[in-house]
Amino acid sequence: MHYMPFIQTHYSSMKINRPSSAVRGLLALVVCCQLVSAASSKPNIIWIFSDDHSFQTIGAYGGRYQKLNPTPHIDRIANEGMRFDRCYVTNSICAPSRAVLLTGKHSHLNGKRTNHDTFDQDQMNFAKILQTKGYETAMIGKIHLKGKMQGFDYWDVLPGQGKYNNPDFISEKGTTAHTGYVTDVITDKSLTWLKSQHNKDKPFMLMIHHKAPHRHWAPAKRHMNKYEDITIPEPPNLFDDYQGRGSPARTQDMSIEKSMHLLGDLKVNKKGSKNLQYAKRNAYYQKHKPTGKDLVRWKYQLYLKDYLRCIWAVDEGVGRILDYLKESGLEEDTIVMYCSDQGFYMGEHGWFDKRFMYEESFRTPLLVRWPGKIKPGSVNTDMVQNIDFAETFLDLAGVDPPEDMQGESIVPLMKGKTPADWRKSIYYHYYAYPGFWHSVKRHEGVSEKRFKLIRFYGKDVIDGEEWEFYDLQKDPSEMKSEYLNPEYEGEIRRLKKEMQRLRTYYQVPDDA
Ligand SMILES: [Ca+2]
Repeated sequence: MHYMPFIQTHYSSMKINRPSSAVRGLLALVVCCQLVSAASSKPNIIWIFSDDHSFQTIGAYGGRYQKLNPTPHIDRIANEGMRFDRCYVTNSICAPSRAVLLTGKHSHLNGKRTNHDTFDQDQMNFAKILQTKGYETAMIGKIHLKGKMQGFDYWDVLPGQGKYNNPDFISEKGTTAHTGYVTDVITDKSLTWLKSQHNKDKPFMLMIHHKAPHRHWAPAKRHMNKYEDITIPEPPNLFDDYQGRGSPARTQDMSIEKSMHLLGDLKVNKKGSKNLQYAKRNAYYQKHKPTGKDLVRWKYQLYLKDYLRCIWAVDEGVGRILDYLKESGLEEDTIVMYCSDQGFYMGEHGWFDKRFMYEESFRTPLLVRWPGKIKPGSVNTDMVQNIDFAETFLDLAGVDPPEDMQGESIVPLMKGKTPADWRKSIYYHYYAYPGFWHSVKRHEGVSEKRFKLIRFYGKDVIDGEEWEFYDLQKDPSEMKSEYLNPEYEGEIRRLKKEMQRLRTYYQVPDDA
């Protein structure tokens, strides 16, 4: 508010007790213009957040699906901005990840360790702070946290997981039914808010949260036959035998072979289905009755195709948002970020789903475009984590974060100026066992760029505790734990100490 001293000094220098109405009018205009200018100097933020979107299926990240060109619009954010190659989550599962996003705190402090824990909406979140600093805030789509949203001037969210077709939405006004495909409805609502609902005198934070491509992978009708005549490349470890690791990898319930359902997930056996794609699957299955590896390969193809088809609508939605920013002249003043709530297995280790601290689910995509501030086409390889997002949003808005948020702003990284003391290690903790889904044992761990140490513990873990250690440089697919290899004894001892340091730093309770 630097204009106030200026005005007071100006009065005293003029030696008048009460300015004339003309002067008062002029001063009001000056103040008003400065307020608008102060507001407009703060950037808008659009945060696009999909659910379970793996970095492997984003074109900008390269990899085996790149030739399929799965995400031309999402790639625009990377091409015109920055790709983060080491963005990780604290706890690889939907609702806990969203709680971290809002609070900037690990699960043990924000209280949302598993999908079934209650999230206290009354606690501090970054959006509440942005509101007090002149930002208009909006949340549209999937949040997967019960209770009224707080900190958002406008919120219109899916109940729970939401539905792919004709979804309900919950807002301040109650529940409303919608017709159409969920990804399109979320994009439409976001564009409507941008075009006609928000207060154009304020900078804004718009969070566009897609349901897709979450299980059960129901694509939009217009994408149903995409990739039809293509064979999707398989990961080299689709038929992992799990011999290189401890019992948790062997005893999970998230394999394409055993846990992916022909009917519920892949819509096979939908007799009389009006959907030609599903009817075709059923006809193939009835005729060939694939078994063993043939069945896994066939399921993998159906899974990947449905997943990529779901991504296609998300990507189109991103394209529509980016096009609108350009048309409306908002592009220069608006930061666009694309991210997912965690990574996902695209058949690596024979799996789908997430949860494990192995790279595919531990890592998540992060792309950021900020015209004039981020160098187009740049890549960052520093270790960032989803606890950083809340503080990053606040930093972008020029606001100091509260003391108890646990991340770091990544704004300096966006500007190509990583602080010398930037973190070299990341702490992870997954809690959802025993649970309803997928049977992944509780574990915590520490990861650096090269080495990763994981401690599985608790119920159904052999002797109550099993350790794994990976050299990501030699074994990027994490096929063999080197925990018992004497060559790594020193590194393992060092990482155990580092994990203890991080537990203390992040205030992890001893019994968690
Ligand atoms: Ca998720």
